[in-house]
Amino acid sequence: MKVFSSESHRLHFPNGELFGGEFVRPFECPERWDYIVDRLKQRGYSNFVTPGELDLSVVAKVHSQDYIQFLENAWNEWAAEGYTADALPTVVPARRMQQRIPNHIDGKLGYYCMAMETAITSGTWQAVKSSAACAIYAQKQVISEGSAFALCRPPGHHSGKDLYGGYCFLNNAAIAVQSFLDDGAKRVALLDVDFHHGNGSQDIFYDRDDVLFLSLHGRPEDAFPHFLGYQDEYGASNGEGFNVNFPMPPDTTYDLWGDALNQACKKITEFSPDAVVVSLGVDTFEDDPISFFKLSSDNFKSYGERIGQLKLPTLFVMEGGYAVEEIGVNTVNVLDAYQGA
Ligand code: OKP
Ligand code: ZN
Repeated sequence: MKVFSSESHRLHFPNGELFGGEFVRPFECPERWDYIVDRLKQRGYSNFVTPGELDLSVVAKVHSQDYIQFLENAWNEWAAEGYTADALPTVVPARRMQQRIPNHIDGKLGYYCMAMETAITSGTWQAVKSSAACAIYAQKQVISEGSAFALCRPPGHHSGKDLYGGYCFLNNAAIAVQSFLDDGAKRVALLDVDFHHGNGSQDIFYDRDDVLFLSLHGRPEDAFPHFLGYQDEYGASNGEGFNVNFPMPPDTTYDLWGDALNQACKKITEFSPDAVVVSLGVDTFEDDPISFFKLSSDNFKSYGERIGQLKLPTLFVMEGGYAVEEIGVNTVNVLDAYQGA
């Protein structure tokens, strides 16, 4: 399986993340990528491809034009105010307030954010573009070879049509889904196995029947992003029945999680898609520092095999995973077992 990755991910690394009322070193850090690359090489993955330029016309089909412009210009507008630290929002358009886009960057940051831990730096847009490019180039590879791994950083699944946050800016997996459709696919399944609900992906495809979105995640009552991901979110208008959430409680082990995955896989088979995109977060791991599921490293093999049994063209897109020393083992366990199925 070819791996699509770019060194440009290093251009995004904020000084801090707002966590528990403190600024801490971001959990979503560059060495996550290094650990995955090291493990891939150890396990014999030798085909690494650096993608070319990002085609923004595909991006514009899943994100709004004003949002793309905002991401491109945010750092410069912030710096033009005389601010020198990383860009963070302070005020948001809460209930009963205006949903109009302000001119001032302080207002824009609040308008477009869905979570305030995530800072924008001088290199963020470059890194974000390279991450999305990995997803699109890997998607082309799936068409020719049946599978690929997009080692995206920063991740994408919290990013909605015009929302950033939860470490995400452009929705890499959703962009890849759109790219499959543009290349002639009639139906695509997007399976999100990251610990956190893929609110951005759900947002983007909520009213569509050509994309089946399924997410296994910590229930919103207890887990980030808290404001989406309930079981009774089925999709809207044409998309009704094409959004499937599996929220699960603290301390969920593979008994329950594997059962949910099996149900999700049956739905995918019924849907009969031309391709599957997997939002692959490995923060379901038992030692993840910010999550509460209890999957063991071996469990990642079991579910990789189950995804392989779908026998469908499959693109894996990297999302979260913050137990950095085990992130490589867990990720490659999924890919190896997928290929062995
Ligand atoms: C991104 B991805 C929990 C704070 C959560 C943000 C988490 C973003 C996860 N106390 N902070 O889905 O892995
Ligand atoms: Zn996550």
